[in-house]
Amino acid sequence: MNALLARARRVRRTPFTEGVERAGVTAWSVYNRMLLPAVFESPEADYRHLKDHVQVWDVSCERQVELRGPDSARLMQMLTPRDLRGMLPGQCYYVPMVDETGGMLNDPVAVKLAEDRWWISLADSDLLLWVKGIANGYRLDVLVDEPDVSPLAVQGPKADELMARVFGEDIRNVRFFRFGWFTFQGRDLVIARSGYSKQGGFEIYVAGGDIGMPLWDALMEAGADLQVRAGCPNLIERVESGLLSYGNDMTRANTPHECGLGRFCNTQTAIGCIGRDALLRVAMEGPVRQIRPIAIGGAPVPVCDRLWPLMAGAQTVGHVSSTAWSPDFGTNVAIGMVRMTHWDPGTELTVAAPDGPRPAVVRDRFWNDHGSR
Ligand code: THG
Repeated sequence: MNALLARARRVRRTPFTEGVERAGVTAWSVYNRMLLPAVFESPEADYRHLKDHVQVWDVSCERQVELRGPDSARLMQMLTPRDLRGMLPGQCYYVPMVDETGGMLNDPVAVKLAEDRWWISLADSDLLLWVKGIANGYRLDVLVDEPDVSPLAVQGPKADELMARVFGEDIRNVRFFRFGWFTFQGRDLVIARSGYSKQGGFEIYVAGGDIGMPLWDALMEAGADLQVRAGCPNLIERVESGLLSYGNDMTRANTPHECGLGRFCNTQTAIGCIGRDALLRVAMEGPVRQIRPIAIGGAPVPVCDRLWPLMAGAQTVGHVSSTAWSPDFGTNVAIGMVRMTHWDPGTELTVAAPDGPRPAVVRDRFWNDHGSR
């Protein structure tokens, strides 16, 4: 099946859609009710180019929830079990967000602009509604809105060189998960060293859609000799890197601990977090299933658009949720959720792929462990 995506106003265009179309996008996804390019040349060709050169990604669909006002910090801490007390303006934190049962609602990047001004850079769920509900239900003194701010990611080994040409040499001094303010056509923009790959790079939070295409064109022009191209989050690189995708690898049915995001939780000290009591219980006992890297044998796997059961004999002991053939590692790579009894590295399982059973092995770590810091 490879039918067209019917276009309509409710599937929102971005400030960069014109550039993405001009660059020859061949597959779209929809994320936060907004267009997200998924493929340009082919997943394999896009992957090779990302790892060797530099790409400009329209990730506008990582919408911001903006909090403004005196209760902003209090509201932020209600949303996440990560302790935010030590977070300074200029920092970004990867923050699991949970409901009252400890179930994952989103796994955004929090951007602290000031004590009373934050952005929550969303994964694919309608978190704005939850945040507005909390703010109003608790009668907090805070404004909650979705501003006209669209992230444009510049990813790949030549990202520093390209960004220095457009924004100046100071961009090289921005540290991982920190941001600075840089000027483009008289507009001050937040630029962070971050992004949804492990190939290194930046995210430009483009405030004001009107400068979207001018900035897109400036990056393409400045990087012509660096072989800059339009790109997008790449499935193969993402799975090799163990970057989780909300809605695919985890849902509200999972706790952060099951997702391997326990290192981003400080449940003891995150006073005010709405899911704190529920998470204190799971943190005490430990999860009974958890995300694991899984290597799958055989020829390149088909696309994973449903859970594939992981079997130990006749017993289902988990599932895989994202899969890809890795050209660099010469194996199928996957993200799985595995029961405690079978999650040790080296455990041999069978995955029930749609085209038949295949051997699978639990690994101790994901494949890409370099690049972003
Ligand atoms: N950037 C921004 N917003 C986003 C994403 C992004 N929103 C949606 C989605 N991506 C959220 N999910 C993730 C998942 C992983 C990371 C960031 C956002 C990530 N993780 C690193 C890791 O796991 O190694 C580093 C985390 C850390 O050390 O703090 O970068 O990409 N703006």
